[in-house]
Amino acid sequence: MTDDLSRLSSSAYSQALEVIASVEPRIAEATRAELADQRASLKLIASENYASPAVLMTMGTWFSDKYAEGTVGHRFYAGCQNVDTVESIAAEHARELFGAEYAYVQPHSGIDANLVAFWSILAHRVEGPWLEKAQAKNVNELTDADWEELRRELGNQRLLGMSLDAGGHLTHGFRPNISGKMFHQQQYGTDPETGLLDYDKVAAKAREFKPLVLVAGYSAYPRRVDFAKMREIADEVGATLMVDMAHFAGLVAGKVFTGDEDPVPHAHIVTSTTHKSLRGPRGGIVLATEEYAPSVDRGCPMVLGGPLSHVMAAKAVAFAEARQDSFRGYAQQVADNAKSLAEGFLTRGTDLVTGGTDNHLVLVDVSKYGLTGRQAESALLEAGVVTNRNSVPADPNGAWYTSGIRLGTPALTTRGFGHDEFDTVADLIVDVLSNTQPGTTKAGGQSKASFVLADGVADRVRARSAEMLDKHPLYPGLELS
Ligand code: DSN
Repeated sequence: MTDDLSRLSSSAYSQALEVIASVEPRIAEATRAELADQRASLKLIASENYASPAVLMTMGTWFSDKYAEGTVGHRFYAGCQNVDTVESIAAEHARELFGAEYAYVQPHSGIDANLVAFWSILAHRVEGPWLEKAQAKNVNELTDADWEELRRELGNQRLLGMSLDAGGHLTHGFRPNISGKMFHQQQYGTDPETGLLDYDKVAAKAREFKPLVLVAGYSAYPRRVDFAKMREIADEVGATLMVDMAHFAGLVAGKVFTGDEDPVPHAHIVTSTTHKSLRGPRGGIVLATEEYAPSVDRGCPMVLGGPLSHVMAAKAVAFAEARQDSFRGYAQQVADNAKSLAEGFLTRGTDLVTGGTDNHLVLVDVSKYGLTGRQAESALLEAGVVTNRNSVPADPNGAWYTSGIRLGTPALTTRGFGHDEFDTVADLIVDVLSNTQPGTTKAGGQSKASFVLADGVADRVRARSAEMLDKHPLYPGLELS
């Protein structure tokens, strides 16, 4: 930020907090505390980032007060002319940024975006041919008996996605999730030796299972995916390829992932969040080919509640930022920093799932330290290092305690961290892990949750972190009065 912008945003935020405090001072206080906490901790959660003041401020306006169900020019409410402007600009930026045929910017989150995608695929691939068979123009012309048959058809479809413990997301067909209930599901994993995707095995599973939807993408897989190969597999079995790029959208926007690693030219539908590596407001988007656009467009009100117009406006601002050349430099640095972090761990003898990374995240297997992921996460938090525990493939500790911690570089890269800082981050984490012991349960056994961090370690780590954080301030120049 320039000095002028820092001065302006300092004064705008200070005044906004005064207005908030006049109604509920505790919320103003919590807001100040959140900034202080974010400034003082090493944020390594792979799905978080720091949005710019321009993005944040765009969310705090009267667009929040407007209902706008429907789409641009086709709303269920009057008076949506300004929302139309905002949504059109956001969609245009998204199309240009990703080279997509069509962009839908209304989803409120990544899960919502995935629900819209599932619904669109079902509507397009099942409802369409089925209506033809029933010689009906649309579902309104169906009889009750037709409806029953259509419901059976819709409820009888198959989805193949990456399993949670291999790095997939809950919405990729995990049984307890709605995606695992609305579809017959099967999951593909990774090679037990290397931890890498085995495309031949995915293809074999797809041939056998014949899914309607093949889902690619991940939340905790530290490697790139060949989407051209995934499309070949989908085409061979007549599936729709849906890619969830929520985690790596910033690397796609920043042209770090190009060619076969860019999902947009290969998938029928691509979903994403906007707040992770893409560094926008919290929200989701769906990108689609023209073929799927009409069904995606009916996402609201068929699947989603009314669009959050203030957030669509902030998405437009974030996409405009991501179209600047500087964002490409940022995205490349995110990937370079992840490599530095991985090397930092490997040279210190720490185990990484797949032995490294080539995206924005590193998955550390903490078993060697005699800890669960939960203990590692809590001990690190005590030392001011914010991470999240995560399953590793075939995790013996399950999805609650886990055996891993997932670390990402997008947030600290936004603060300006580079190779040396990430090497130090690895050193600090190893310092905490190697000085933490599991606690004991009430019955005297070894706990999977409690832990004992050796005296002095948290202070030592906090002091070394503070040196780096002070050199790379969050929102430099932003001072609250
Ligand atoms: N919460 C997201 C993440 O942390 O990856 C997934 O839903």
